[in-house]
Amino acid sequence: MKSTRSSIVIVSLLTFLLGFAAHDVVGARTDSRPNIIVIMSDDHAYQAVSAYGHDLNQTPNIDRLANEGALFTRASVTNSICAPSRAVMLTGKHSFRNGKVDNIQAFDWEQENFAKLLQGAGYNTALIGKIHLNGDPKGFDYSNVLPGQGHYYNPDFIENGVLKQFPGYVTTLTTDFALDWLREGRDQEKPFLLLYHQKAPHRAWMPEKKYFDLYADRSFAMPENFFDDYEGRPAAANHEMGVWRDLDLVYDLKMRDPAGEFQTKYRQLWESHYGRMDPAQMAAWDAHYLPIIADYKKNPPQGRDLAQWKFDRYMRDYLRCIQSVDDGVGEVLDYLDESGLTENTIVVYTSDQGFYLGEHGWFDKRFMYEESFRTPLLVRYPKEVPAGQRSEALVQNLDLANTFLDYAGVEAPDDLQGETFRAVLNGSDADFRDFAYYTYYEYPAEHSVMRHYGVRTDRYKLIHFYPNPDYWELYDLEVDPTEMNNVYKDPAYAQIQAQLHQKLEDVRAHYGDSDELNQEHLDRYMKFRESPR
Ligand code: SGN
Ligand code: CA
Repeated sequence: MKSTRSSIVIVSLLTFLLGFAAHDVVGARTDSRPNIIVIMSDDHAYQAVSAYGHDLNQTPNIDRLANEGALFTRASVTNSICAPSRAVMLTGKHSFRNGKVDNIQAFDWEQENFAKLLQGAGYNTALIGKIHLNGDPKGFDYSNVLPGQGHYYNPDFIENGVLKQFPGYVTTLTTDFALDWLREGRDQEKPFLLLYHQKAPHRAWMPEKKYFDLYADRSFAMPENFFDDYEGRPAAANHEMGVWRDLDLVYDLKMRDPAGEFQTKYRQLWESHYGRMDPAQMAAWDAHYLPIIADYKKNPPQGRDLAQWKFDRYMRDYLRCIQSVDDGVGEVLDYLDESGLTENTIVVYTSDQGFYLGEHGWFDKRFMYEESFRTPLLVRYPKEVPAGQRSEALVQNLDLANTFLDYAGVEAPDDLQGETFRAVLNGSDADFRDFAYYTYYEYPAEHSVMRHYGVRTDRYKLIHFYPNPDYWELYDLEVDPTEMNNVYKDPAYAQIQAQLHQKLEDVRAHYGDSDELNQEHLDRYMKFRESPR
């Protein structure tokens, strides 16, 4: 007993002295494992990141990551909606494995996640901004998160369990909190993991004053399939996310209307967002939006002019919100430069999913079609990733956990379902999984996107919509990149169809997904909807 105790004392003393000596000599931390910053925005379409080659807007700071690191042109999510996407990122498991299949089911923080594993391995960890998962975040030494969806103006944050309202604009506040933690909050002697997660550019796209005038006079070219007739695609036809028909004048397009002249589903909701502003914020807001409302009332656009007008109004506010996100990225990258951390910090920029910017006539996400299935993904790590690297690998948000654990030298638990893409990033092996699997569950619900699952391969995509109507879609992305032509019943694709069915079956067996699980989720969901609330 005595000898055990004295050896503990000796070991502790030695550890202390060694640690002291190391710090004294080097004056900095001795652990050389990379820091990791995951910048995630909400609903940020890759079409609105200039590094992806579209000329909708300019995102110079996000683009820095592409210029100095890697850009993935076909990265996707496994379930295109906020909370499930984040659950997949954290757990490295598909929705049907981590339990968070839709925005409604509770998330179980008791299960393993990669932040817990890194924390256990000596990383200092923080989660700042939007997470949209109920309950106290687990795996973080520090958390400062928005409750639920959060608000754009004067938002509440829950800092280490304590709810408090902060004056200001959510995107700049989130950036400030991230910088505060980086500068003063973190343990300087440990490698760190920071999840820096923006609410923007989520609906209802409320910009900050600085950007009210950005694109004010610009009219945006509509995507070629804006006036899609959804032929051969009943689930698409069933949507409620049309820019023309479903964007709400009062809520989405900020046409505040206390006199009640406009038809709206969201008068109360809009008042609650608008009502959060202080008098100065309101005055600035009104100075910008009141003249637009007055112009509209004088001469309300009709028909296709109304579609273009709504599209322009949507795009302007959406892109303005992104500009603030890009500013924040710049501030964090500057901090890394100034503090000498750039070289040994992995910086990831991604979104919880992609978004429609008028493609198929839509806003929102949820479908397995490219615009919302894909997500922007840029990774900079100067120590290992060559600058300007481009990859078409079918990586998914599912793979982030494995990849981070790999970089940190922490063994990934066997039940993780992703794969590390470190070799793709450093250019040593371009081969990666030859498919991506997708599931979506939230129906009936807002935007009316039916339940479906599917597989994407290098060239094709097979999707099964269910339960009613129950039918299939098949796309040849090489000849039909905008997914307008469902060739499922085309005899020319009979062989491809059979191959893809086999692939899908194999993939579902590989991950442990099944029709029985789908039925369970559906039953639970319908019970929830029917229960008194
Ligand atoms: C809210 C939005 C929807 C959005 C979902 C999911 N409506 O319901 O437009 O699709 O969130 O978004 S709103 O009236 O609240 O703006 S998610 O990205 O958070 O999953
Ligand atoms: Ca989202």
